[in-house]
Amino acid sequence: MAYETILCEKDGAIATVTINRPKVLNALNPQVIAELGQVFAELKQDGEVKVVILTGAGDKAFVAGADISAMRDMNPVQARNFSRSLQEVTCLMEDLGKPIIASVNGFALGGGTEMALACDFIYASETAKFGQPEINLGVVPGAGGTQRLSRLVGKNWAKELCYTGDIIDVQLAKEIGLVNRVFPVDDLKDAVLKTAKKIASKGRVSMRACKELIHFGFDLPLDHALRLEAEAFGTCFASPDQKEGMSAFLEKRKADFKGEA
Ligand code: CO8
Repeated sequence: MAYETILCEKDGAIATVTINRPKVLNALNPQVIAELGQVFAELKQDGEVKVVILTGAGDKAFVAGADISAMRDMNPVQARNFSRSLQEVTCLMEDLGKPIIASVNGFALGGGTEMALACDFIYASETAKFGQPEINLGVVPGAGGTQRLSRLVGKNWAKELCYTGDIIDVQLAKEIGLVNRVFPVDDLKDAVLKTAKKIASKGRVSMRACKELIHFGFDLPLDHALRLEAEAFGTCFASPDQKEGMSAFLEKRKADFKGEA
């Protein structure tokens, strides 16, 4: 499908989604959000794609937030619906059944930090910057900034970021656990691709189960989540990938996973 505000490039099992409005630092307007919803719905069904990379066009920003010119004159109902529209995209990303790596190559502010938080983990360049500056606009984060951020980095850091609106550099973002790894600007793309390829070489069945167990199990009581883990462990044995993975180990060869999930 043709998109106007995003790009979706597929290279074998890896799809790269690029938010493509560099003149406004890839700000999220209703069209971007609608197109992101469509592309993730397509990628969810795409049997070829095993890993998704999400990034922003240009060398300045991942996403500098929701589009302020699109929001300024909204009424409360429109604003609530706008917030829900991006929340629904982020929930779809978490329910994709395949990992999404955020490749953050500059500003990730407001809705940008929130999009990155809905990915499975964040790799960032040394120039990346994060923040929830909504407080400076007289609003609150609206796409998970008060919720996913506090679940990931703890309530105290989430409160400091949401209350001050400060933009933090990548070193602090890594220190508080928001970012997994930091790379020189010119190395980020290759580093993300290398990890994406490694993940794509694993089995779909166990990858999907891992994502769902960690994501959906996280907020459950431990004994419930452990039972889900044991069920998923058992279900893996119904997949050809389990026989292939274990046989490959015993036969001292590389596994070739073909199971469908
Ligand atoms: N919305 C609209 N336009 C933007 C945005 C934005 N979020 N960010 C940057 N732009 C535009 C600028 O207006 C400018 O346009 P023009 O060239 O026409 O003047 C262009 O991008 C380049 O930006 P700057 O000239 O400002 O570049 P600087 O290097 O001077 O500054 C900053 C870069 C610091 C990133 C600065 O642009 C900035 O502060 N941007 C706004 C950041 C912000 O407040 N983000 C939060 C927005 S609110 C939000 O995300 C709520 C999320 C709720 C989600 C639910 C709804 C979907």
